[in-house]
Amino acid sequence: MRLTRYFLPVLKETPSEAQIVSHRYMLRAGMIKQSAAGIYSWLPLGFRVLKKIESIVHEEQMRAGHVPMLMPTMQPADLWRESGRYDDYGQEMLRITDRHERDMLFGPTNEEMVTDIFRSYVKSYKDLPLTLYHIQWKFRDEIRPRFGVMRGREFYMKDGYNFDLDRDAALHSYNRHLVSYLRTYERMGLQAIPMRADGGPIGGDYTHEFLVLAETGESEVFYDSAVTDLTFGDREIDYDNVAQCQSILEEFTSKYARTDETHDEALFNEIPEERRRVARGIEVGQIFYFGTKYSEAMGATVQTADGNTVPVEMGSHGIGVSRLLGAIIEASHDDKGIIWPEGVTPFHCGIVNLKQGDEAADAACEALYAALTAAGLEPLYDDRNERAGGKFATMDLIGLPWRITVGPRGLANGVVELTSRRTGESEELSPEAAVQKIVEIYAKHPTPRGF
Ligand code: P5A
Repeated sequence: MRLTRYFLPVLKETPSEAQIVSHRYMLRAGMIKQSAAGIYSWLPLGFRVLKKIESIVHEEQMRAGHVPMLMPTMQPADLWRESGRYDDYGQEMLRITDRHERDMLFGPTNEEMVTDIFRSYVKSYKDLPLTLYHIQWKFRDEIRPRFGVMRGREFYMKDGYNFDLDRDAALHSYNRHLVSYLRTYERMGLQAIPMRADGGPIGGDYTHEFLVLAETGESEVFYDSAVTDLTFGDREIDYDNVAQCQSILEEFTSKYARTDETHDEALFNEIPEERRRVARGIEVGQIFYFGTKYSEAMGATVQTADGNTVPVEMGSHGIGVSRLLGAIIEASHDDKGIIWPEGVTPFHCGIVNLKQGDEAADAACEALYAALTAAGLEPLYDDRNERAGGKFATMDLIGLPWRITVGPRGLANGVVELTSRRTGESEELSPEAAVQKIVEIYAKHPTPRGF
């Protein structure tokens, strides 16, 4: 992409309404624009990152054997009357009446709808196990939408629903989700710690939230500092292997880590004092096992091998896709702007032309642009007729992890400058070597292209 042909409405001033750094930088970098409280347009740069995150979530869900689909945002109230949640959900549910006086709602989550789909088609144990998921906009009429995409009213969520024959199989589905989530967040450059939590309006009493530690997080958390030493890495996972998934769950959840809803002071005090931590975190996902709560209420049953009819065992599993942008920025920025992890960066590399209009500099930038594009990468070329300081400030603000700077002086010696946004370190290389290095870096981050 050439910056002169893009739409990147960068703001110089810090917007006064933004209280936390991620919200400030998303507005300043021209990623989002508020259209009403807690409702945003995703401008091109924000949309690109949203789609990268969404693609990683899809890839990891499908790797775990979960089946993608798409359910609508609007739902009929009658489904929710069957489960009893139409009345229970309260004011967070946006209720709408259509022209025929039918009660509708903008879905805050999809347990009822997916249970209805399941009961319409699946009757036998032979069709299990099954996990269906989608990534779709949700609406929750939050009393205090704030911090930009962190607590929106309209927000993007991956929600998945497992259907299993018995409790053990459903617990394996739970474990499989936990493992796939650990992998997903690590690919985005995040450490998200599973913590015992509360079921809230979704239900069930076995649930973990995934928290990214950050001072600006809305949840208070209590944990053993040893949990922060755990990393998932690039281990091979067989998602059908019950013992392997169980042992990873144990590895990541046996140390004390809880949100304030389930915090137990006595247990916490058993941790050696120097490892006790009280901090704040951003909830980027939550998994639930709730057994037959919805299937019993809605008559979603299956025939077992010996001919009995039983309600199907279920759980649901969510990732806050739009919230993740805020969480990643909270975890990765400095005073100049965002620092995108390679896995989710909107463009792989920036190209800064120090002297637009200089024949050699223009030609070298064009050649770099072509070489990076031919290698399957997405460069952002700042081809504006601006002074160097302004170009650097924009690149720093939008946070591309790598920048190639091209100027007549370097070119006279056959070199360009490759700079890491994270460390600020630069090296002089031939243009070919700079391209080669960027290609090698991204070979480790198979990030989806496009948009
Ligand atoms: C699990 C999937 C559920 O709704 N039903 C389907 C279950 N869980 S949840 O914890 O309530 O939401 C899942 C994730 O969505 C994000 N989230 C939000 N993001 C932005 N703004 C909001 N107002 C908001 N509410 C929830 C969180 O990341 C949460 O973990």
